[in-house]
Amino acid sequence: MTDHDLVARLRRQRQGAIADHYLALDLEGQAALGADLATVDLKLLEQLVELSQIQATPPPSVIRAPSVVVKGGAKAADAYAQRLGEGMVSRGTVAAIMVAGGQGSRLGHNGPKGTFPATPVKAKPLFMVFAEKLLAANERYGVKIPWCIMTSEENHADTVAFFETHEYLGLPVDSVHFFTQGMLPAIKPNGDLVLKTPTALFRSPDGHGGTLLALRKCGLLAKLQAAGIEHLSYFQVDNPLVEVIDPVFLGHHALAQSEFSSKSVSKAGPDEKVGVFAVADGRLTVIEYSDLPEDLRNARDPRGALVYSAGSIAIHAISLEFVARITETGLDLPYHLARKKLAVVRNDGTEGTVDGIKFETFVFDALVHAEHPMVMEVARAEEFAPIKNATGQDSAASSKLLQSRLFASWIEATGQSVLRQPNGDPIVPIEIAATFADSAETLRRRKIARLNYSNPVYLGGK
Ligand code: UD2
Repeated sequence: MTDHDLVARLRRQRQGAIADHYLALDLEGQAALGADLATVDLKLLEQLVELSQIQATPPPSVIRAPSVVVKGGAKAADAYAQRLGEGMVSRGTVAAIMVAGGQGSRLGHNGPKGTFPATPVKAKPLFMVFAEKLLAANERYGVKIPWCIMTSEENHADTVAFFETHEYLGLPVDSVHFFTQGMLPAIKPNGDLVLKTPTALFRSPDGHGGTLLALRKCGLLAKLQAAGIEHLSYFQVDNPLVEVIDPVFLGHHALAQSEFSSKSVSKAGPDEKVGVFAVADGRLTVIEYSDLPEDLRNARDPRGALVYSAGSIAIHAISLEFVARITETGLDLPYHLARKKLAVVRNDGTEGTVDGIKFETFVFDALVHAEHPMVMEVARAEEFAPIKNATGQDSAASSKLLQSRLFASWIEATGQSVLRQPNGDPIVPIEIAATFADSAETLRRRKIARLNYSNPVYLGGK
């Protein structure tokens, strides 16, 4: 039956075009599209349309560079933090959380990004890299660290299927928890809703800011709290060098009584595509690269160094109590716009692309609500080698080289030399499984035999 109330509501929200399209459908089509439209939060839609009409967000009025703790900067403080962090993990108070809602489309990869082959010798998928790090941590600390994986509607089924086919990558099945982020409708520049099929709206994932609310909505937040979890170790699916469980970071996070801590690296240059940490209007915040005005992006101090040089590598330690507090009455994060060509069905039923606007929230926008937030600068070479692009910077090739370089430095730290090319890079790819050694120190304790560099070097059993 035609839902005339729905049509009236749509017209009141200036969504006349979609109302006309709905009325032109047969009853079966109306039932399908009507059910989809009924789930749209029309108040939020109005807010998003209004936002899309504003040309640019004004930059904060008072802004300065933040102070950062440097990992490795004070050995005694780090050692203390490490012991504290190790205690937190051993007591079972830390869970890992990974945002993996994106597809590998920028990489030309068909499937969830976590299934992308990432390592220099064995081409292990990203999911396996993180699983091995967790297996190593479980073994070291004698615990079963929960791993919460945020998927999106676009890749949930494929992600779960991957884990099932690969027997949860050796992890205890009950330690892996999938949950799905929300979706937001896309609009055209004039504010009209967009169709993906004649009877379904075009929606896209609500950004990694959706993580926090989705955690609560799916019940996982309560489950983690009941299990005694106090802190989340948060990372993105694209960085095989992430220290999934870093006791030094967790220890500093606890020492600072921080509710939301983040890792940074010194930006490679003004145009590197990472957000930067800044104190804006008195609160620590991340300003995304696309939102940082050019004068601030290029601002230099009297010694010539970039003022806004603390680049975010999207690794955070987040207190669970903070997540519970800020999601209690629904989480109000700002929406960011992405203007894109969308593959859609036009209202006349033909397929094509239109100029569209997608909306996203960012998890780091929650920072402004956090007490005592802390930023820790880490060595890029040790913790950051993201895979984002098909070629060039932040590609699989650049990441594999960075991984090989780090593993080469671990081998040298054992006292062995590594055969290198004239430019300093190892002559063959090198890979060390985290289950074999997850740091230079654990590799040293392994007492490995002398390596030969006639073939790629792999340390890790199978
Ligand atoms: C992100 C950060 C950037 C910097 C960089 C470091 C944003 C907006 N920017 O840039 O400041 O820290 O990473 O590598 O975050 N994701 C979801 N659901 C979504 C959207 C994204 O799970 O709806 C995941 C995605 O799977 C990936 C991560 O979030 O793991 C980053 O997303 P991105 O690739 O859009 O962000 P990027 O690389 O532009």
